Amino acid sequence: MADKEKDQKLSKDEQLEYFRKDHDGKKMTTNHGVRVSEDEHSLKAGVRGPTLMEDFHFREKMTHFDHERIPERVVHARGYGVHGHFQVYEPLTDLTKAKFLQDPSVKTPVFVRFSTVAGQRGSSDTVRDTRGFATKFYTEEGNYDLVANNMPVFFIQDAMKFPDVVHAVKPEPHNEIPQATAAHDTFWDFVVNNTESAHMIMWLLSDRAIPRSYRMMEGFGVHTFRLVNEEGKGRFVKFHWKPVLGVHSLLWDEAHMLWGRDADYHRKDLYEAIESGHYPEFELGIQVIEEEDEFKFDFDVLDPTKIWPEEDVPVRLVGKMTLNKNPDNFFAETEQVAFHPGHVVPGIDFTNDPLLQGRLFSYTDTQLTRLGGPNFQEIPINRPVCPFHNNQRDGFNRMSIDKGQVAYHKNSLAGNSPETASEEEGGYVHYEEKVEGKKVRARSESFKDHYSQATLFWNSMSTVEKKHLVSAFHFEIGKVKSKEIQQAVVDMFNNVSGDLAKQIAEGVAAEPPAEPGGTGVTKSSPALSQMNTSKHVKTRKVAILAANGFDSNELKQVKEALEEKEVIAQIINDSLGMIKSEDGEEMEVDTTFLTTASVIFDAVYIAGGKDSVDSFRNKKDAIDFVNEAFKHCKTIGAANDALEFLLETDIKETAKEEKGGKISNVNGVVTVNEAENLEEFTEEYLQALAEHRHWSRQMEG
Ligand code: HDE
Repeated sequence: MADKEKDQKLSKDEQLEYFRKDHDGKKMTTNHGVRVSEDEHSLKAGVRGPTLMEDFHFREKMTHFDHERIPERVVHARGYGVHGHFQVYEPLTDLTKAKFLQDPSVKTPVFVRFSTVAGQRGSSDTVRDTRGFATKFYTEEGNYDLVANNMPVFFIQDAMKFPDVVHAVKPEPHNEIPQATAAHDTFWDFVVNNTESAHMIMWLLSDRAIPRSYRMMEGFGVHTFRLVNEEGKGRFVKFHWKPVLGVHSLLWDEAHMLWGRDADYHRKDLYEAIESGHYPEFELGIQVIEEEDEFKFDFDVLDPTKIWPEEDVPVRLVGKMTLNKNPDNFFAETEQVAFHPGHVVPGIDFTNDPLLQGRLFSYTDTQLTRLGGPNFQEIPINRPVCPFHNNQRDGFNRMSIDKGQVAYHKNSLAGNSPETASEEEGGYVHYEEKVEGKKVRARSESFKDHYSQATLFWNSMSTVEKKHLVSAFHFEIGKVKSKEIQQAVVDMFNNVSGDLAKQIAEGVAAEPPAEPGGTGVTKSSPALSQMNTSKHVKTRKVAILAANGFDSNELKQVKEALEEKEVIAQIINDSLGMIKSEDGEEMEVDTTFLTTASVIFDAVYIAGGKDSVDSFRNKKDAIDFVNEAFKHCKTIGAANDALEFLLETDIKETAKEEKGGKISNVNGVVTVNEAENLEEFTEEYLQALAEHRHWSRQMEG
């Protein structure tokens, strides 16, 4: 309906209402609603004259721009959020009365923000760091936030020390160097002076800290929470997210190169997966310890530097989260979302974990500055989907227009509205835990074992994971300037394992420990090793090197076989445009050597066809591309003519020339010669791709 027509048909009240709502009009207006006639020139006294103060449109536009930035999060500044939903598999009535965990047919909307911790908003995605994994469930009983990380433990045991650990890891205050890394003196000085960090350091220096994708990492609630059922029975629980695609990581060298090649690697990966309909999925897992068993373990269940080994306390998978919508606006949603571990619903409660208790204060407090006052819950992304009423009023950026005379409780003028709800009516009643004690600044003796689970972690790593961990120590400690701190790291980690400490010392020219240390823990936990994760090819990225003269029959077979398994295959050449096969068929180039890099992909396939292969044989870009992928243990495939190209690369020794169509797979280099049909070859190639990386190559070196 034309605006004018509409105006005439509406009553005055309706008109007002209509104008208030009509924000999607095509005509540009100022923020006070006046239509703008010109938006490219400021108002001047003469075309070469001064700008006039009365130009309200210019002033408004510029003022708004001047204030477009808000403070970034003090930690977890760089992140990416997406929408989805969560469904429980079966009613969890035995454990909790939380309504969103009862009915498998209910899809609870969620918003999830993944993040790095230390780097600033503009830092790179693939830094070595813990990843945040915060989920807001918009339930019918109010918002529930599971504000998790991709590591199950934390650096410290008491929230009092959070500012210290964050100050230590952030860029050093005198020169604001280095960005987004723990590899510097102040962080390691903190570590050696705060040995409760030992277990978390093992995670931070493991491959967990450089995930391949947000879609391929676990999430952990870290703290022990409490689930409470309808009968009022409470149980200790830990929350887990298990990625359906398995847990996979980058190599350190690859992660490092990606900082420069594509700083948005993880957010792009998530965005593209959702846009292409490959929705990331995570299963929610719960570990349960009965209250009566609180003291039956060799760790304190309230200690956030301890895991509950999954072999001892199994993870029950209770539901699935599917992420299926990118935000419409990064700022409005991802930047303005405000999570809080204290946002719980009836049936989910707290414990006395001293780290959790401190978090309950910090999260609202930080939003007061970041989001400009106490009304941030009214920002659309933060609003509950259920009705909400109380007597809180006013403050910066109040959005709602509260009606009526009464803003207090109890009242009779408004019929005592809004009134509180009884427990039966869904009112939140805190778990009645008995607490008694003296006021002390102290830590329980049961928190004093800093090393046993660090040893458990070390014992649980495969040979290659241990190798990665040791070289991560060499990198981090190698960047530390203080010799004393380097030595202190070796000495501290001798408490975890003599073998580990000796290897750290070797890489940084420190003294090996005089006496081999360790904790005597010999147990391991298979669930901690990424080698035991599930393996899939779905959404893996394959680079296909192809040029004019490619063999279209072969390439089509391979591309179709990959795409059938939801692998993303992209053709790479020198320049964009079409390439022509031997028999004149055309295919479009997706990306060029200049605009992409081997580190963006999980695997490479070199297309056959004599001319295509010949054009790559002397091309440094193509040779480097394959050599780099080989170095990063990626699957490499070549059939028939393309074997000639492999002979120009570091793979020449591996690229066996099997005759008679026999498939060869040597450490993930999959080749075949004299094969007309590539069906078996692609099967082998896909199996190799599912392996993620071929670590045996590293073990040989
Ligand atoms: Fe946070 N943390 N944290 N944290 N945290 C913040 O809140 C804090 C901790 C986590 O995507 C801040 O809104 C304290 C553990 C995530 O928006 C801040 C302590 C775990 C996110 C804050 C911790 C987390 C944050 C900064 C120790 C894993 C990003 C901006 C007592 C279970 C959420 C903000 C998002 C963000 C405080 C420790 C996870 C300052 C005081 C343990 C995923 O309030």
